[in-house]
Amino acid sequence: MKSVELKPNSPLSDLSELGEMIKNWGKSLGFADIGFTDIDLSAYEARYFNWIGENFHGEMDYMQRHGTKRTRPNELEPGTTSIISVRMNYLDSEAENPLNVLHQSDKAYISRYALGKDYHKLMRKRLQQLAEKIAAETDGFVYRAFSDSAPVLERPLAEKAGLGFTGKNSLTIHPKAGSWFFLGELYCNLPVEIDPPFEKQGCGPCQACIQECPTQAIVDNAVVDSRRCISYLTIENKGAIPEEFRPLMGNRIYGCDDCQLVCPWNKFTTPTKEVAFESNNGLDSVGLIELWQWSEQQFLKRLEGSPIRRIGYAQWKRNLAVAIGNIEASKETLKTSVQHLESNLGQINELVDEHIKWAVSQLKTRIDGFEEPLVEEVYNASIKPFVAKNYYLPKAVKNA
Ligand code: B12
Ligand code: SF4
Ligand code: SF4
Repeated sequence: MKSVELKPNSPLSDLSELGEMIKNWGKSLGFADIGFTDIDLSAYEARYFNWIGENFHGEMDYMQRHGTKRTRPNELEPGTTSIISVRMNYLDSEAENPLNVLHQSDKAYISRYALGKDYHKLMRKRLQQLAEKIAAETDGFVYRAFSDSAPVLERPLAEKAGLGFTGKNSLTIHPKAGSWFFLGELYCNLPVEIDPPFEKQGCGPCQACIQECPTQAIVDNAVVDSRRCISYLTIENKGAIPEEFRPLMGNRIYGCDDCQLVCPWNKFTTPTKEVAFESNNGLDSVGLIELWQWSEQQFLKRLEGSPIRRIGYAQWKRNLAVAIGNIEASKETLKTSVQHLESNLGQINELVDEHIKWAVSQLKTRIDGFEEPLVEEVYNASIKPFVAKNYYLPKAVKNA
């Protein structure tokens, strides 16, 4: 591969000045942090393949199929000598407080990253813009942009580039910024000075995420068994949701944030500045039954540009059916919920029917065992974590 040189007309006197420029350009493009690293992921490779060996990837077969491409950047993009790792904040502080939604069982909890537009495109477009700025100063610059779009080991790369440490919940966390951010990379051939890795692991004795995870999916420090994770069950898993997990999903219909909500470092989150990540479609606090009544056309229309659209209508209905089956409310509300569910039987596919039947049987058991009418608040658990001691949100979030 060609080597990179400064263009004869560049105002920079030396390539070594480019690193600082890239960081400044990156910030002006909306990235909260930018770091440089090399392509040596050997320290992470064994851990990665142990995870695959345990089948923790579930049905995400592509993870196994890609083999060492994920852990050896040069096999994915020959000629790569360095990697620019970036992060972008996504928490919308104007959206409804996530805790209020999580604790109202008739509301739909949608993970906060999915309230706005799909990040994959936005992140890659910004990385492309960053690359164009570098290309304008140099000759021979070769690159490829990624954000959750190829076999890239994004979190270890971020850790190596100094963007944060790996928490016990396996997320990349920065002590000054928490974990509510996306990651992205430019694989390239730039001879930049690499940044020191983030070496200090910041969890200490805390175990809040492990304790709080509703399905006990964090099976070891920084090890998530996807097959138990609600994010996987609601988004990646195409088939039936195993029955043992359905009651534990509560009202989480797309992804899950519990292991971030209890993380003390998330007190320091900086909310997003991206309009595209703002929740402006009412999905931050919407009733389950309202969503259940959406036709396929409404689903496609209302979720245009949203990552949620990727799961398709049937999977959306499957998730909603489970959440409706978990509603805790007055006898009347439970009865109406049964009617809503049953009115959709035979309309979508067998998978959805099976989840509807499960949900109906859950609600009917609850109706039969109903002892006395309770006031509304009693149905909804108080705003505390289910197991861990506290929730942590930045002050900017409503009523945090
Ligand atoms: C597959 C995947 C999932 C799977 C598996 C999750 C997992 N923990 O591996 C599922 C579907 C469950 C999932 C869920 C979520 N995901 Co996801 N996911 C990915 C994806 C595509 C690959 C991750 C991967 O390779 N996993 C395999 C494991 C083995 O690799 P790893 O976690 O990177 O693990 C390494 C480190 O933990 C490391 N390690 C580093 N230091 C240390 C230190 C110690 C002591 C130890 C023990 C280990 C360790 O060792 C491992 C092996 O090398 C990435 C994008 C990408 N291409 O990287 C997004 C990504 C990780 N996901 C992301 C997000 C936002 C989520 C969710 C929050 C979404 C949601 N709200 O529902 C949840 C969070 C769940 C969780 N606690 O992880 C973001 C994370 C951003 C961040 N700040 O960390 C990413 C980076 C996407 C992006 N571009 O922004 N995800
Ligand atoms: S996203 Fe939810 S289910 Fe998955 S590990 Fe975190 S808390 Fe557990
Ligand atoms: S909740 Fe505690 S243990 Fe989990 S990632 Fe945050 S600091 Fe680490």
